[in-house]
Amino acid sequence: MAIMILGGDGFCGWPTTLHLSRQGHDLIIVDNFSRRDIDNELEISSLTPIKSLGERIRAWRDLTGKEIRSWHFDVAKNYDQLLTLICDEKPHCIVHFAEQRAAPYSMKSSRHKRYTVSNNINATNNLLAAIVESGIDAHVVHLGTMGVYGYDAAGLKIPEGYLPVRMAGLDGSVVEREVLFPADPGSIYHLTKTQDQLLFAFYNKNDNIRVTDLHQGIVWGTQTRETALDNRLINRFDYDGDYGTVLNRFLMQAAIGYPLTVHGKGGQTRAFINIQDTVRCIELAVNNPPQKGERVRIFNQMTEVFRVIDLARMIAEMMDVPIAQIPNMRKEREENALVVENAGLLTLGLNPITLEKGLLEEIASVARKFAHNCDRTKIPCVSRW
Ligand code: NAD
Ligand code: USQ
Repeated sequence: MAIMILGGDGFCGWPTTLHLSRQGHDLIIVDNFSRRDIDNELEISSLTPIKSLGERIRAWRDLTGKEIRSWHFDVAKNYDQLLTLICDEKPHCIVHFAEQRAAPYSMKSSRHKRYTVSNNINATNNLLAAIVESGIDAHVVHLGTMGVYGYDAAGLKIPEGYLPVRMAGLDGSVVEREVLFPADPGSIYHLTKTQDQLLFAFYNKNDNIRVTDLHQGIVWGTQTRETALDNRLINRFDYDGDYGTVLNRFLMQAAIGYPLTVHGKGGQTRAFINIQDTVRCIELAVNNPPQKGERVRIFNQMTEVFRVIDLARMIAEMMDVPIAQIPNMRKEREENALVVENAGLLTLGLNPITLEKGLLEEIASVARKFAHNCDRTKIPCVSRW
């Protein structure tokens, strides 16, 4: 199958590219390296020493004999190039990771808010418009977020995208509908993902575009089977206050003896997934496209739910490091309950990797191995909203 990966140089996109390439698909990456540029803007770098995309691709070819082709352009700005590429390559599937993905970064200033909105929404709209204009029936697999739902569903199990509702009709009859679960974003970044949902619903209804939207939880871990094959393939590890996500941050902090940065009481409950399961879920979504005419398919791509304070306690006990409860810079509930339906991907064959101590240790060994690369001044979260 010909598969385009938009954002294929990123944390989720690179291991996904390798995973699908290993299975014999023909892979084409598009990336504008904005994530690497943001590292320069913030004066940070991945804890792990990632190589340039060219070197990564050459290493993969040396090791496996498999070719990955790549294009360097901005999906949100270079519409004509995107359209030409889709017309030339006629991909069966396009996996769309190419968005600014950090909530704190999106809330740093009006410039960052405007950049995130313009980048993310234009990238998605350009992709959908180009597929329509090309006339090519490519299946879009998009990485959404659990954050579209908010994290507290008033005592409900959060369904996979759609909520059944019953209303009293004008004639007194009962009207039943399924609607998108009410959006409740907690940052400008999360807001763009709720807007993406409307774009998908519209192009699906109007143009019959086939879409699978994967509402992913917080990804933990670094390496996958493929990225671990060679140092030149190593995946990125973000630990700074803007891009580092909570569990990987705690693992790195524990590795250098830095008190674990729990925001407030740590009662925030979130959904999690391991990076190895991320690539497996995308494989399942790619191999099981919706039928023509089917509504947007939505899966909740998460495997476990934890409270932040419980994660911190688990790691503190395991690695003998203190916990520092610090003021939360974000506007979010101090505590929430979270129960999530995730039957879709499990039914397709996902066999989740759970957060067992052995696995935590494996990640910690990545964090420990590269601890010398850590700039401690970049750990605190400085984006306030
Ligand atoms: P990342 O920033 O590491 O990767 C995104 C890649 O897209 C980068 O290589 C970047 O350079 C590229 N990109 C961004 N805008 C682009 C544009 N306009 N044109 C071309 N390339 C562009 O992020 P990630 O962690 O790999 O996340 C990938 C996707 O998964 C995002 O959409 C994110 O919202 C979603 N997601 C991530 C997580 C997580 O914990 N990392 C969790 C849930 C959902
Ligand atoms: N948190 C801490 N201490 C830290 C960092 C974070 O207590 O040092 C807390 C935050 O306050 C928040 C929770 O941990 O309550 C999660 O924060 P996060 O930075 O790990 O994750 P988030 O901002 O939600 O974003 C990440 C990804 C994003 C993805 C989202 C999935 O960056 O791309 O969409 O996870 S989800 O959270 O399910 O919406």
